[in-house]
Amino acid sequence: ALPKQERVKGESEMAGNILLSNPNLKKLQVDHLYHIGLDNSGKDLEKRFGDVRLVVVGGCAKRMTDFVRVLVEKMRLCDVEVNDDALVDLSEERGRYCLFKVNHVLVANHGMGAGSVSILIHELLKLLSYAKAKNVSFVRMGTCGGLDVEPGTICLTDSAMGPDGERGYEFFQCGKKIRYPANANRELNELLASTCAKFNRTYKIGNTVTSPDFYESQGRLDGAFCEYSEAAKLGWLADLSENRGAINCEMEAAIFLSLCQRAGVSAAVACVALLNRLHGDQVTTEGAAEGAIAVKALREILLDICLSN
Ligand code: R2B
Ligand code: URA
Repeated sequence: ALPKQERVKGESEMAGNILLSNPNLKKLQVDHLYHIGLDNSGKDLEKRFGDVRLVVVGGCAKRMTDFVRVLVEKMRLCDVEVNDDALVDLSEERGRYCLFKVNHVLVANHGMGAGSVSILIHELLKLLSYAKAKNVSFVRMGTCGGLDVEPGTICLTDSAMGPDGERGYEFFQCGKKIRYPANANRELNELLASTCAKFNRTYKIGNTVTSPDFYESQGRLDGAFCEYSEAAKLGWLADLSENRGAINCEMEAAIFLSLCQRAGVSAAVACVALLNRLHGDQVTTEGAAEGAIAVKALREILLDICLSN
């Protein structure tokens, strides 16, 4: 089952609520959730989104749109009644992200990197808070580079860190850096792990290195610039893997988990390793094709979770 909310502040009727820590929001007559093209003026958010229990996000819009299509097909095959507008992209007009609501599941794409995922998660947390949704779980499904991990492995994040090996995510607030933890919810990870096992998929739970870009900050030797040696790259990756429990590198887990944790919502990150970074940097055509098969398997796992929770 999906977890109940892990952190509960204040009175019992608050249990399961999304915890926004911003007194300024109460002063806004209308909050324009600009990038997803919604706002809280109509007072119908509770009716439209109050029943959301699971938010599934991933980088690529096409992948998430396909996810929705298959989810709707599977629900109909199971004789589950699906809301009429399930296949309608609610954010299409804005053109930044795709956003779908299929019964209790909200599906969106978050783009690449911290800036993009941060905007989406801020706006989804506000949307679901205005809608009074309770006990919501967030899952990111994505791709990554494995560290001493076979390509195709599903990497489940325990805790995320920066490329400096420091755990958590460092936010900037008025020019000052402030670090918040970035931990996945254990129950959600157990649910993902048991569903991987049910589908005979190799998975590994460990820590994730979230970098601000794909090339230099992931120590790649194949970017437009590389002013470090292969020995420096391998030494750094070995330190992350051997001393900090890192199993993969990607670009969103730390800020995603951290924002969710700050809001008291359960979150997890499941990423397919496209390559083993100890053996190379290029995602080849064959690697990408194999990766796409593994990503489809991850999709089946998440669809199963959507259908059975
Ligand atoms: C994984 O894949 C993308 C880069 O190719 C990025 O969004 C990430 O975290
Ligand atoms: N995504 C990343 O960010 N890094 C990789 O190596 C592969 C996918």
